[in-house]
Amino acid sequence: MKKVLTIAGSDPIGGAGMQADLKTFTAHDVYGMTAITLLSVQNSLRFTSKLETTPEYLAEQIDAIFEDVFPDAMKTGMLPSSELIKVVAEKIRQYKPKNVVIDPVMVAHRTIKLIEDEAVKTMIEDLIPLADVITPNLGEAEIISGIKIESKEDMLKAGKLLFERFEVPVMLKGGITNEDSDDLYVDSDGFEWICAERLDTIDVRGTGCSLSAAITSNLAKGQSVKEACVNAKKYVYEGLKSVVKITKGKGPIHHSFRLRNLDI
Ligand code: PXL
Repeated sequence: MKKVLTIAGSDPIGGAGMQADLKTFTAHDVYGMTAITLLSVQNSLRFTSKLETTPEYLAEQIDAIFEDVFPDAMKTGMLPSSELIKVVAEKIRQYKPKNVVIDPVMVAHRTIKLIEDEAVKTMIEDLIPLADVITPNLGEAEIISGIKIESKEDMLKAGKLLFERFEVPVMLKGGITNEDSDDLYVDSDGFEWICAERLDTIDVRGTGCSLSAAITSNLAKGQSVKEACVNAKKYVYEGLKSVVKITKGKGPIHHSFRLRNLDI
């Protein structure tokens, strides 16, 4: 069985963060592990507070994992401070895991800031260069590239610039138009739109986390980076199509839709 790790924050209602990652791992039949960066108090209606892990405690969690179960792939999620990002970068350099997916969590819904300004700088300088693939959303791609994204042409400009700057494959999460939710994939072979229709649902909580967790699972299983991204997009699309209303506000995707009809 392939083993995968997420270094991420906790979402108590289980729709985003490490909970979404673990559900996605299980849905891909890989063995999931977690190093927790922060506990949040939030639900689908409010985000109240967060309690960060100390850098030492994050390092100890990562050491405990690598000492015992070396992951076949790993991903990062919310890394709220520069200090925590530095720990993750240092541990990646120390253990040299394969298949590192960096989800550069910085902003939600284009504008809601999730991490400190200093952390953005450290993410760009220290962590992104260690990735095997990065999965920015539109807001994050704008911050990292400095390009305002208002169209698919802008997406292409930003995606290409990110690849040229870091020489790391880029899965730029899209949804810039009202008609589609096309993502852009860029690597050394060029670019490709990974297309899907836009679904009429508000239940998109944790889609970014779930996408990067699915990519991580697929890489652990030996898929190429591009294949991993294409299949991850299909997983999130099916999860969105299968949504069961759980929360009062924006809810999560149905992570385990593949198990629905199994008599277990
Ligand atoms: O989707 C970004 C994200 C990641 N991790 C945690 C979150 C969120 C967004 O709310 O709560 C823990």
